[in-house]
Amino acid sequence: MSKSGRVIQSTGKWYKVAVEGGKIFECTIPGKFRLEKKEVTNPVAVGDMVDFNVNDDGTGIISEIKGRENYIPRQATHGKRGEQILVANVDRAWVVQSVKEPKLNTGFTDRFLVTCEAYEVPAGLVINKMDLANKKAAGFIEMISELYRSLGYPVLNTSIKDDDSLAVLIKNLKGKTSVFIGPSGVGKTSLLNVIDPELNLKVGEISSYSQKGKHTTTFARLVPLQAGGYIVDTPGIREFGIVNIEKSELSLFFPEMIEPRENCKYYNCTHYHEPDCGVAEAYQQGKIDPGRYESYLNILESLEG
Ligand SMILES: Nc1nc2c(ncn2[C@@H]2O[C@H](COP(=O)(O)OP(=O)(O)O)[C@@H](O)[C@H]2O)c(=O)[nH]1
Ligand SMILES: [Mg+2]
Ligand SMILES: [Zn+2]
Repeated sequence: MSKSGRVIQSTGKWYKVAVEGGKIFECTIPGKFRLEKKEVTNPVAVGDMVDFNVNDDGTGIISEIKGRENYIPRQATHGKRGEQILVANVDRAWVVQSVKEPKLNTGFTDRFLVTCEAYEVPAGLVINKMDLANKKAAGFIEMISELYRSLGYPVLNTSIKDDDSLAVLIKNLKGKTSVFIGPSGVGKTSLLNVIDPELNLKVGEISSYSQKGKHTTTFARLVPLQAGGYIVDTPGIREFGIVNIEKSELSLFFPEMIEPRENCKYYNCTHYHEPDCGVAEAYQQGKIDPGRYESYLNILESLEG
């Protein structure tokens, strides 16, 4: 008997595959998969859509992996594309920030957005702890929210104390596969717990990243939401750093630079010191936000070569 489903968890040998209706099958993969797909260490990734055959004992053997919409790499900082897949088929990555404690970090936000763009993972921004915003902070958050919306990213302003804002969040997660990324303390776990108390995640938990250097396994897991859809739960997500992008490619991942870069004199312009630069011109005309341009320059400087 052949079935179709989605890999929601993996231990390396066994893959949990959820089929429509929620039933879960424990599946293995045939050895030949590993040989054929040498370029990846995990031929089947969490998030993959697969076909499998059911054995007499109720376990399954995966027979086919469907093409991936996108994927988030593991340890993107040093890895090249296609090496290790943390999770596949993500509908949206939400960069979570907070108004205060810790305060909103646009540099961090822009780094994550660039990585999402590079991997074709649709991104959005959640600004949490809105209840902590005084009048001045609220004005600033409003400005930031408008900036990112104008770049095409959905922006949600949330507080665990504001049910209306949580309803909007749920609406955005419903039926989708979403991942929350962001610095610790911004409220990622708290948000997930209030929208789905059954998740029962630990707030303020120091996760296993502190074990850096040790060889810790960082398999992702898809956690089903009551509202439908999945949240990606993974300790490795913080490694979702900047990919190995060519300096001259970086501006492709800043939506507001895509058009202006067409006007650069040099095909490999980095929009930093070159003459006749379309991006620099757009910046001088006020068409590119100074903070975003600063982020661009910071990321540019951090790239090798
Ligand atoms: N005032 C306020 N505090 C929040 C909010 N969301 C989370 N917190 C608090 O922020 C702290 C860190 O939350 P946590 O969910 O562990 O953050 P994470 O590291 O991003 O998962 C906890 O003390 C939460 O109670 C919010 O919307 N408003
Ligand atoms: Mg947490
Ligand atoms: Zn240029």
